[in-house]
Amino acid sequence: MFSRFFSRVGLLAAPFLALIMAGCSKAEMTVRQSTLDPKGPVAKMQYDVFMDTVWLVVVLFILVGGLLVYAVIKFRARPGDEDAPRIEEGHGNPLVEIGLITASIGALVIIAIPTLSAIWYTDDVPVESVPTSKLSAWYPRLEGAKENYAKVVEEQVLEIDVIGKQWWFRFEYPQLGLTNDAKRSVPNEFVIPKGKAVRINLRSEDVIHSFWIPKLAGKVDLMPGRKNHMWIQGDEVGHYYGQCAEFCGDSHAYMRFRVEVVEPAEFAKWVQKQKTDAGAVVASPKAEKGKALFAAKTCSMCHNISGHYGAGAFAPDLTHVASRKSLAGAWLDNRDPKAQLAKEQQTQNTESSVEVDKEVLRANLKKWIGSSGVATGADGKPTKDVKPGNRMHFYKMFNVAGLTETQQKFTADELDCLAEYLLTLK
Ligand code: HEC
Ligand SMILES: [Cu+2]
Repeated sequence: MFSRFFSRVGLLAAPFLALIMAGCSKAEMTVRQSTLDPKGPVAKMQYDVFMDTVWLVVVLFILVGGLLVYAVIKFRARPGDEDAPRIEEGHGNPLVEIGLITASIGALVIIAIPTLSAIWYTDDVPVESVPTSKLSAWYPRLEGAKENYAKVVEEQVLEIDVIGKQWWFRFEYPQLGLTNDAKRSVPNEFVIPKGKAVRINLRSEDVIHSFWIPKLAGKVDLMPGRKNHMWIQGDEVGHYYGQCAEFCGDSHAYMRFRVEVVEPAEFAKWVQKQKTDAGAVVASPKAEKGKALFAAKTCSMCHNISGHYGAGAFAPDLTHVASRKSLAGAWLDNRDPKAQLAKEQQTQNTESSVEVDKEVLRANLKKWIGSSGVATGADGKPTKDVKPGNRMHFYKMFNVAGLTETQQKFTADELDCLAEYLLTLK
């Protein structure tokens, strides 16, 4: 009777367990935004705390569950039990109570030790990651690091300011002169050198957002009127995926970003490139027309394109828009999806990435611009918003005098020209 009961439970449980375990397969653990596949010390530390907790809980589960199963089997009803003498029920056994309380406190302490040390570790760049003694391209040598930690961190550790906006991220490198004020900010995709600790300063220009790169570090909020910080380090070169993790309005789910971890020499090159202006638009009448449209259609009021248009400071900087692998808060992917998938399968690594596909980017640009600021598209039909409520679509809400009148419609040719122009901005 008993074994039949268990075999039935087993029969029911087996497919269910298989389903759960399917979630633990290696393939599942290496998805783009997996916290179970840490690729840097901060994420690794957080992963370790998680696993410590899991193992402790597994031990508790087996202990408590085992005792329960033992009691159920050992003291089960047997025929003839009705006549057996009743056992006196026990009340308040101080030894058992104190024992259990002590054991619970013990379990909490065991969890608290790695948790607290992880909180301290992840809070700011640890001393051992400050490259005081190592000469490197952009960290100047400085003596007496440990005595003057805060100063050293400030001077030697690469700092990146992250600004949350509805619904995209702006990145600035104040030490390197890549700031919005200098018309050199970097939207949606930022780059860090491999193996270097990077301090991240977080703030918001509107509502609360949260910064999360599952493979590099857990979430920290961006709060209006407050500075938060954290640090990250990427130990493997690659293209990492991040996302806003605090509900922040209509397009919260479309508020993503990317991090490119590159070799230090590549990083220096990238920084140099960010400092260059957009070049002259040569030998393409279409792109020339697009460039003129960029002003005529008021794009330049919000967007900066260094070397071409310098008034806009509110929207993503477009000086190098064609070099980025994603668009519009990293919601649209500018790579060929098939080639990308093939690459990920071939390398068994979601951080490997193909280059930008010009035609995919062109299509994305047209889709994005065509759906923003217009009620109807080039074909006269209502356009579907790429990102609901986005601040480009609703720019009349930013009640700059007269903007209400400037809601744009685009002809197919105008969209072509705008896209052609933006494609030149590498
Ligand atoms: C009122 C300000 C405003 C105007 C005017 C405006 N934009 Fe935008 N634009 C934005 C904002 C804000 C975003 C970011 C939206 C998001 O991702 O949620 C954006 C995003 C973009 C992006 C994606 C940038 C990236 O790196 O992901 C492109 C391309 C773009 N706009 C092109 C244009 C063009 C072309 C025009 C003119 C037809 C234009 N914009 C007019 C505010 C504006
Ligand atoms: Cu957000």
